[in-house]
Amino acid sequence: MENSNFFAIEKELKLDEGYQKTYKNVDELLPTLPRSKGWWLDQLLQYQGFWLSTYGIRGSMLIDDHFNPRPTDIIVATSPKCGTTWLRALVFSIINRNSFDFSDHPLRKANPRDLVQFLEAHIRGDGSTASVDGLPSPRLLSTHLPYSLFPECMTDDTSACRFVYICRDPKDVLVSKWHFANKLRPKGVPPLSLEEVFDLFCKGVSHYGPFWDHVLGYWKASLESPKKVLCLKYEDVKKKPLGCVRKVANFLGVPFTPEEENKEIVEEIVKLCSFENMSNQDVNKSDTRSRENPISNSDFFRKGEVGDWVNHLPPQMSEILDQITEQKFQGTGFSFQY
Ligand code: PAP
Repeated sequence: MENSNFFAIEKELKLDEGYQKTYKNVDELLPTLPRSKGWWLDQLLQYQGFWLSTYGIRGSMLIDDHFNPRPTDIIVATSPKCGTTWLRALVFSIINRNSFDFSDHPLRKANPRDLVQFLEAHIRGDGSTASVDGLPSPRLLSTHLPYSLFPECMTDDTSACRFVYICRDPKDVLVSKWHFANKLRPKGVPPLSLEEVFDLFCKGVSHYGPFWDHVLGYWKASLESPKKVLCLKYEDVKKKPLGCVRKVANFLGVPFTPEEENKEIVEEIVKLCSFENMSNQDVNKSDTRSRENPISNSDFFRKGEVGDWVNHLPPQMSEILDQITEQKFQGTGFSFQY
């Protein structure tokens, strides 16, 4: 199956020798990795300590071998369902604030995933890094990959590219991911039960999981290299959106000027990217599902609240998740208390 994929891509795209070698390495590696049942009809494979889909692994290996980072690159990094859509929108509007009128902003006509390329998927899309290489600087890219899977040339101190990371209370992540996974299940396939996904999530088996290790990778990097990695929490952005937007702008070296503050540009950005505004845009309401792309823009907008887990998780489950979280983060200085 994997081999036939590689040959299909090779035949169609006539990839050069370097890419052919990477795809060959991917094909040789995949059958050797531990596997587990996934959340939709896929399987997850354990690669360098994380549970990834085959395309996540392929994307990571392509980045290792072929991606040319630039010092101006900005990477929006998330574990799935932690606020990817929101952070993409916020960072996009912060760095492009002088290019667009807020009343006729691209975010009113496009979903953030169409404006901010998903690095590992985009590379896989045409089999090469050509389309990412062709983007003008500063490139704004998005990823779900754990920090430790990025090549040293992106994470060591000699590289100036920056990561903005957002994470979220795992109880809300689990609930959000459960709803999302069930939306993607083909008609006729029974829904995943809460018990089933809870068990997988606690064992660390979720896309790009274990969730806690994903958070800790970026958290530790933000402590070691605060100019390179900024860690945000979904709950903090909800509570103090203006302060968080200013923090991101400062981190990216584009602080708001007194003139911009007077014009209330920070407020405009917060309003534009709010759940209420974005979920009501036609482009995010319409069903964009197709055979090639079974995920619709509307699937990325459910409730957008902090603490919705309380409506879904029985106390026993939430207590177990809290215990795991406490154990994993003990002594790290990180917590999800809000
Ligand atoms: P992804 O990682 O698969 O791309 P992501 O955007 O992180 O998905 O997750 C969707 C979650 O973010 C949903 O959370 P919920 O299920 O708990 O409701 C979605 O509602 C929420 N979300 C999307 N846009 C926003 C926004 N602008 N502000 C706040 N939350 C948002």
